[in-house]
Amino acid sequence: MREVVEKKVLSENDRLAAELRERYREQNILCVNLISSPGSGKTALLEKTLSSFPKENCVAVLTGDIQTDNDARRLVRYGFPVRQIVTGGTCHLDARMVDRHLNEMGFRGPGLLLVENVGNLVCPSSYDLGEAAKIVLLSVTEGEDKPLKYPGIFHRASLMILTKTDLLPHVEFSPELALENARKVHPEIDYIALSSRTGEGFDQWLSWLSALQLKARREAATVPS
Ligand SMILES: Nc1nc2c(ncn2[C@@H]2O[C@H](COP(=O)(O)OP(=O)(O)O)[C@@H](O)[C@H]2O)c(=O)[nH]1
Ligand SMILES: [Mg+2]
Repeated sequence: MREVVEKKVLSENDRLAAELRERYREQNILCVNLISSPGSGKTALLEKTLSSFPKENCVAVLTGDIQTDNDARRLVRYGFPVRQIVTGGTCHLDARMVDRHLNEMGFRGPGLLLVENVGNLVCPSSYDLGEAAKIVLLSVTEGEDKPLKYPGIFHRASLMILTKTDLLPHVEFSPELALENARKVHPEIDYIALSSRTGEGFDQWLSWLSALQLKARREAATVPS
């Protein structure tokens, strides 16, 4: 019975996510969905990313949390529209939540929509938000085996970001082994190592985002509406 209900919820989510994807295509919005364990550095990555954007860029952020609006308060300081989605217990964002908050904030493309999912490596992986890419973050304090323990999200993510590289001298963690494990699960996954504290690796991250934006625009131009 539980399985039947879950399937129904997921197929309803897929329908709404397809509508969101179509809206993103029509309006030239690049949406990326950041997923990780709590504390891996999603908000810190977004803070440093927003601080690097010119104020006239069209960028919006949706940040999910089970309980607080702490992350939105951190992110709003950079001058771009930010909405906190408080899920009230639900361990992931879904397409309906994204749709409602996008409508309420009145965000229109062309532009970039950055989504910070609820901190969790399991639930968010099954919920399509119409994004162009899921991005999984793994920090150097979490252990190299996480891709093997949580293969679902590493399989679905286009990019794995290794975060907090400034801490590498202080922890026993092999970036090579973490990447090897991620590629066992998903051989084509892209990989960037960075530190939101020092800014190391940020050029690569921003280039990756720009390349994805270009690719999405090209694809949108070739799909008849
Ligand atoms: N040393 C270091 N700490 C970081 C870095 N990124 C995030 N943190 C810290 O890790 C903690 C959790 O970060 P946060 O961005 O809130 O993680 P989130 O729960 O994934 O959004 C905070 O105390 C951050 O200051 C980093 O690159 N280096
Ligand atoms: Mg956060």
